[in-house]
Amino acid sequence: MNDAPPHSAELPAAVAGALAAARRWVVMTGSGVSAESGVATFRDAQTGLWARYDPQQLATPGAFERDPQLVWQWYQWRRGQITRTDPNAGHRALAELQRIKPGLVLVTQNVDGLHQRAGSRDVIEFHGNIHRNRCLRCSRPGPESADAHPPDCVHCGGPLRPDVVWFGEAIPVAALEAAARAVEACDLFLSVGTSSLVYPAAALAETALRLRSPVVEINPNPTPLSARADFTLRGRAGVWLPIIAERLRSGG
Ligand code: BV8
Repeated sequence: MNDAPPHSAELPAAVAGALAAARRWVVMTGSGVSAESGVATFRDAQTGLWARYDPQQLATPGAFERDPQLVWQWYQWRRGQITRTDPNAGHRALAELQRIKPGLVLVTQNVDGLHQRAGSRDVIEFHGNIHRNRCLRCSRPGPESADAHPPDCVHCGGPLRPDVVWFGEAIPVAALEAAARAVEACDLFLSVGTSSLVYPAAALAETALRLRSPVVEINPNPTPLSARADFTLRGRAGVWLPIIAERLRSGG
């Protein structure tokens, strides 16, 4: 149900009621939340040198095996892009909502670390974190590096790779289990800034629907979740999340 009147940013009463009543929220964020910080979403065309590459082709074990230097330099470029950005009003509103709703669990598909920089705690990083490296061979953590090629692991000599989940790779068990437990226990599921196309992340909303928890979606565009969500707020995360935080802060 699309609850946002065409040109107003007034939170519909039914949505405000569901948000206020729920105590154990699960919030799932996607790259749309970071878009307003200037971090390109996966749907956006890439820029400059990377314009001709499809992120879904680069973010794979096969791409790294074929051309480790190319994939490593893509991550170095993205790390630089992210380092020059700041959390936006949407990130800050989610950190405030976690203070207002202590039972709120934040699961993110984003690897940029902007939720943590905005003050969100215990963030479940479903797809890892671009600022960490680990060894391709022994999986031990490795240091950040400014090198233009993957550094060698000090423990086993294998190449370091970004500590993110590539397409075709399993979600880290701890993150998968923590997210599943949170959704099983939630009394509200809020999906923000995700196309709901990437699995198994997108399956979490489906679990909430199956368990009849109210599902709210915030996205300027329709997604496969929109028709099934209980409420859809058409618009940007940086608009709706501060409105929600303000409404709950004032006891609405
Ligand atoms: C796996 C880290 C198996 C890397 C990423 C069914 C079940 C299981 C798997 C699959 C399945 N079907 C297909 C698969 C395979 C695949 C998959 O889902 N493919 C898709 C494309 C169909 N899944 C996998 O490969 C997963 N692994 O299944 O492994 C396995 C199991 C056991 C053992 C071995 C193997 C792993 C998927 C993780 C991939 N890694 N990121 C990196 O970042 O470099 S995913 C990557 O895509 C990002 O994390 C990003 O978040 C995500 C894209 O999704 P979104 O976040 O939604 O971003 P997107 O650009 O798509 O959309 C942005 C949205 O924001 C839009 O809707 C837009 O309207 C909205 N928006 C824009 N501006 C705003 C906004 N919203 C609000 N405010 C705004 N201002």
